[in-house]
Amino acid sequence: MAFKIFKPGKELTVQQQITRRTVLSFMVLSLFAVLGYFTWTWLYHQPELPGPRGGVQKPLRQVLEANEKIFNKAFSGNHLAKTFPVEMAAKKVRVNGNIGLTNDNDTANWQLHVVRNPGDTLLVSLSEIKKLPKTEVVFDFKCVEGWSQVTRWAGVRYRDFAAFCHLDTTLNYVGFTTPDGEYYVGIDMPSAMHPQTLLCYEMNGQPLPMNQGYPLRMIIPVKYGIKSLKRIGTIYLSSEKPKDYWAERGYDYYAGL
Ligand SMILES: Nc1nc2c(c(=O)[nH]1)N[C@H]1C(S)=C(S)[C@@H](COP(=O)(O)O)O[C@H]1N2
Ligand SMILES: [Mo]
Repeated sequence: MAFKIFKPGKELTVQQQITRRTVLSFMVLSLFAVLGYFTWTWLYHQPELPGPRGGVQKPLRQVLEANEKIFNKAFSGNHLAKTFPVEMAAKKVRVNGNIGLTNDNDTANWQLHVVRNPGDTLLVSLSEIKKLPKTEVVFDFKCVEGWSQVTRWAGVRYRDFAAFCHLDTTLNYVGFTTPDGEYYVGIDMPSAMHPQTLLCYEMNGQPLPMNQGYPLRMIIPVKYGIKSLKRIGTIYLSSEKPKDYWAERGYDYYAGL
């Protein structure tokens, strides 16, 4: 059979039409295959970025950062994490991660260091924090390792604490570290100011257990558990991204839900 498939102006038989379509489809497919191959080799040979967020090719990081921008825009302070009735809260609360929970004995003399500006550090005691308006939240605590648990917490909202301490809420980030500096997280300001974000001193109506961050931890229901730092030693404000333990190890900086 003759394949006069590209001859214009002539009526094509059904067989010719099928052949023409098949050939065209294969040409398009090959074009994309070749394009895909070259894009991939190009990407693969891009230099890897250095630094804590490095080990990845620049174009890939740019895509990730573009996604971050989109999701940050989409984040609204009015979106609340789902809450549950108190009866649904677990009695046996799972303990996960103990980085930075050294020196349990030193917690007797604990005071929160609040760095308002370089050279202007406020020391706040637990009893002062407990005098501030108390907020409770019962929510589904989610860990990036794949478990979740409905748990009950209480403390002061970060936004109430910030008002009490006259903290700058116009900077982009808030940084938190454990007293020994071993664990640390950075939170974008809108998430810190979110109405469910707590500086938390109670679990199930009791003071926090040692391994759950006594005397004060973060509870941040709009993010994965990695961001809910246990045993806050220092809070500081920053226009740049504060260092973040799990972001340094490749997890998403914002770890939003
Ligand atoms: N100081 C400190 N805080 C931490 C961690 C840690 O290892 N050290 N682990 C994080 C992780 S991965 C999770 S899931 C939660 C677990 O909180 P829980 O132990 O109260 O369940 O704490 C977060 N805060
Ligand atoms: Mo976690």
